[in-house]
Order: sequence, then structure tokens, then C-alpha cells
Amino acid sequence: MSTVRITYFNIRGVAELTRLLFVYSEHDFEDERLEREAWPARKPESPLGSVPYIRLENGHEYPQATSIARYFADKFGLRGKTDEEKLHADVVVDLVRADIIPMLTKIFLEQDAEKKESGKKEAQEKIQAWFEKIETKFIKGESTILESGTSWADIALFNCVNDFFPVFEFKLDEKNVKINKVVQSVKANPKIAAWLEKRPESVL
Ligand SMILES: N[C@@H](CCC(=O)N[C@@H](CS)C(=O)NCC(=O)O)C(=O)O
Repeated sequence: MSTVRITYFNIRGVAELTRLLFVYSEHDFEDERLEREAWPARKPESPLGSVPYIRLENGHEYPQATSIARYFADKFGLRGKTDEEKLHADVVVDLVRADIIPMLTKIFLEQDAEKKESGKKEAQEKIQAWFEKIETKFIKGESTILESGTSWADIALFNCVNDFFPVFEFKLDEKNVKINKVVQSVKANPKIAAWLEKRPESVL
């Protein structure tokens, strides 16, 4: 049986959550990072014409970053213990993956300096308003979002704050004490800390 392979560009981007789930769960994976020039030749044979995509041990391939992450969160027992916990974790994951990351990616790609600056300001305000709600309503554990312990929502939140925020010079507001605890707790995990040391440098 072959190792699971995740194929993406040489960036953290939307594939890093799955890489972090592999690392956290000590699951071997092949981290295939394509150079941009190599992509046109690979695109036609990729499952949906996009990266990231995953090749499972049985050889089957699947696209869509968050579907891939959800599949492994389930497999590794990180989706939540009950259906309601899964819903709770999904709320945070979707906020990060469907609202925040696409908004930040759009700003990253913006060429007009003025629009980039105003986009950053608007994004910062929106994120702060969302984070205030997360802080007061959605953190149920001591340093975890779910009462039952670590879930993929903690890792997605960590990925957002640790990997995306610095690109835009965003910082966590000091009022977000509970969010900071979640982020620091993921960061302090020895397997995650070792990965942060050894993963390739990239702009996003
Ligand atoms: N909804 C998809 C979007 C994937 C996507 O837009 N991937 C970009 C890179 S981040 C891509 O494949 N770009 C190359 C292309 O579209 O040919 C997902 O979350 O996986």
C-alpha cells in the first residue's frame, strides 16, 4: 500500500490544514509541492483541474481542500465527539475556510495598492467582529474550542492566525484571550512545533 499524497503548490495556503492534521495525528504523508511551471502538464490529469488534491492509499484521488481536511479530521477523531460538537467545530472551520481565507486571498492577489490597503482595513474589522463572537460564544474548553478536547477547529484557527495573519500584518487583539490560548496550545504541541521548524518557507 502506498503513502497518502497531498499535491499542492509550494505554499501553505489551503492545503496546510490537512498537512497539520497529518502531523498532529502522526500519519505519514507525501507532501508533493509542484512548481508553477509544472502545473499546466498536471492539470488535465488532476481530479477537478485544481490543487490541492489527495491520492489515498488505494490510489483514488480527490480535490477540494476543506473536503480533504474534513475526511482526515474524521479519520483521526478530530471532528468532535457528537453530532452537535461536529456542527460546533464546523462553524469555526467554515468561518476560517469559507469566509476569512477567501477574503484574505483576494487581498493578497490585489494589484492596486490603494484597494489592497482598504481591503486590509475592512478585513481586519470584519475578522475582529467575528473573533469577538468566537471568543464569547464558541470556545467551550480550557484551551480548545470543543468541550471534549482538541479538534480540527483548533487547528484551523491556529492555521488562520499563525500562517495567514502575518502575511497581512494582522495581530490577534489582546481581548481575544481564549482564542490566543487555543492558538498557543496548538503551536506548543511538540509534533506541530517540529513541523513549523522543518516545513519549507513560503510567502503564503
Ligand atoms: N475550492 C477549491 C479551490 C482550489 C483552488 O482555487 N486552487 C488554486 C490554487 S490555491 C488552483 O488550483 N489554481 C490553479 C488552477 O486553477 O489551475 C479548494 O478549496 O480546493
